[in-house]
Amino acid sequence: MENYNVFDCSIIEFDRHHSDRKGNLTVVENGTTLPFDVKRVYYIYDIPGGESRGAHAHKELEQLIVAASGSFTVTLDDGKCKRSFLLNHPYQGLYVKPGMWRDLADFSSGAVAMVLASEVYQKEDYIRDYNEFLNYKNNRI
Ligand code: T46
Repeated sequence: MENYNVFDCSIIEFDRHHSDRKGNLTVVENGTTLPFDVKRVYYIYDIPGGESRGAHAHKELEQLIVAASGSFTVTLDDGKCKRSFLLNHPYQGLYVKPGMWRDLADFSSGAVAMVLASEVYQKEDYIRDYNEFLNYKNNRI
């Protein structure tokens, strides 16, 4: 697995199928609109004001994080550089490469974070200690 940095992560903008009268529809499809195939979808919601989520990294997992409703900020950290992304449109998603420490914060009231993941849930793929994360990144150079 390559040692990615925060500049390998970016916002992907999806098409909007727009109808003046009936609203919008956005499609995310394996093999066309995403750089990975989706094996799992989960969503985070009912986040109390001032709370944050994340505070961990993944060794192999690729993800797309979408503000399905409301807004929040995702800060990615590759051990050397940090980048923050405001997610506030359901037709955009943040593509997160493996090996990124992530923090999700500043959730608006009613925000829903929908996450599309390249793998099923695997506890062993998580690094939840920041010093361990830094060692992991430094040993990959
Ligand atoms: C990530 C951010 C954006 C499961 O049982 N299955 C799952 O697929 C997931 C994602 C979680 N869980 C359990 C594990 C914990 O007992 O749900 C509980 C909360 O998980 P966690 O503390 O990891 O939640 P977040 O919001 O801090 O992190 C999650 C994802 O775990 C993580 O991959 O990138 O959302």
